[in-house]
Amino acid sequence: MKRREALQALAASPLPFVPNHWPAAQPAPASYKFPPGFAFGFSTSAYQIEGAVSEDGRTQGIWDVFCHTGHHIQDGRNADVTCDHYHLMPGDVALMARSGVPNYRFSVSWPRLYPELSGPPNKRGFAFYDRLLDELQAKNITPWLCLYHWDLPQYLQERGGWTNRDTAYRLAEFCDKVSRHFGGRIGNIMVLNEAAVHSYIGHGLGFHAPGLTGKANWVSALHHLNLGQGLSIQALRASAPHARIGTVASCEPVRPSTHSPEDVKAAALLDAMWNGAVLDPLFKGKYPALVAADFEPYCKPGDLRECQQKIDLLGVNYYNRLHIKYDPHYAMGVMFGADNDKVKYRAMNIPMSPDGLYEIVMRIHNDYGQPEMFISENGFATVKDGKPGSGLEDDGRLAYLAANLQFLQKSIDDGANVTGYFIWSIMDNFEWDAGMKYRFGVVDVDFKTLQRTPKQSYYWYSALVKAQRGVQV
Ligand code: IFM
Repeated sequence: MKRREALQALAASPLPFVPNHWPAAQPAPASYKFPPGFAFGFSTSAYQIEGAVSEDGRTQGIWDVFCHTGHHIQDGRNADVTCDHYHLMPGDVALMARSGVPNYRFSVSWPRLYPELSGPPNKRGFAFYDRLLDELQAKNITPWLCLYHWDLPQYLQERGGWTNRDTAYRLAEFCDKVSRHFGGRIGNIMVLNEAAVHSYIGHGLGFHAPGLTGKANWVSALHHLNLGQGLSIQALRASAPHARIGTVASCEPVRPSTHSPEDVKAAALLDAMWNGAVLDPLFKGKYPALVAADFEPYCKPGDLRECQQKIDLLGVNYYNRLHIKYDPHYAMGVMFGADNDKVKYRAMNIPMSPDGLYEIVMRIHNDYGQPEMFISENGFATVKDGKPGSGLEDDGRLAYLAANLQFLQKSIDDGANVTGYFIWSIMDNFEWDAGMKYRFGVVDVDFKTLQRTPKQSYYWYSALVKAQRGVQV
């Protein structure tokens, strides 16, 4: 049996380790009370899990180039194979199905679907996502599509990428064509993933692809992402009239690293760029006063009318509060700094603050007209889970997820219109500039053998979701 077939068979076989108890400190899965119909799910993105970067007509994207030039990735790895989901997809869907988690948010790869500028669609690329949708449908898992999760085709980067206004129009065209292909099969369509992260880390700090730095690249990229998002939402209203249309933003409360006036000002600035300059154009048709002048060089008359769109739901990605310091070496003098909060959980050396989820959800609820939201990503990174001989125990992740869900429940009890929660991620994958150094999965992936093994958090989440859905566990 070939390796791939063996892995498929493994995915369909009984799960190897099923704990029947949880660390005493955790709430019992059945103790949560989310509203009926609340959507529990898993999230992934194309580039982080698919691999098969040169197969079936896919062209290079900005991350392929970024991984293979210079020393951008902390552990020197790349995503050429990563989880090999392109070939192991049915087994991955089976793992989701066996957890009882009924929703799956994934993204499509632009370089796979449209390998040439102005060229025809790549049939083999579309066929992969058709197969994925078939598989999900067969297992009663609802698909949630994210159209753009950072993997811009390199041919567009060569024309300036997101610093070129034209890319906004190319995104709208892409969204239109892709949604026409999938027709009525997808009920929830999100345009962007995390414009704040893509613009700041990829275009202002240069830690992510395409590796640009400086204020002009950051601000112009963000404006063009906002514009492209507005144009895409309008296109989707025509091409996917039955779908709920939205977008996904990374929303985090921001605190100054110290009480110095410089840090306080830097934190206010970053908050305006990270949260305000993403949500204000969409919901209010303007940029926050603190940074509005910075956008003027790129914002043509009428742009803000295009950016402001009615959406059906907002995806909120929440991980932790941001602590910001003044540092003149970086764009706009802002940089991530140390935290002052006494925190219980740390992942990727970052302090985790589950109560920040409540804070940001209530802020969006109060400041942006009580929109319907779902938590489109929430997760915890470890270096390597599990203790020798004890199965894969990931108590830190489990504790973090449990605490976030408690704060989420409190926000719903206090009136926020949150209708879903998706874990990042179903399985360990390529964590951008960190390579495979940090692992976010509730399923372990051995990147040598590609074997998948559920961790304790998978079973805990599965029990929670089944309890909420009234399924006997
Ligand atoms: O892996 C990323 C994802 O692509 C976007 N949101 C944050 C995750 C964890 O860093």
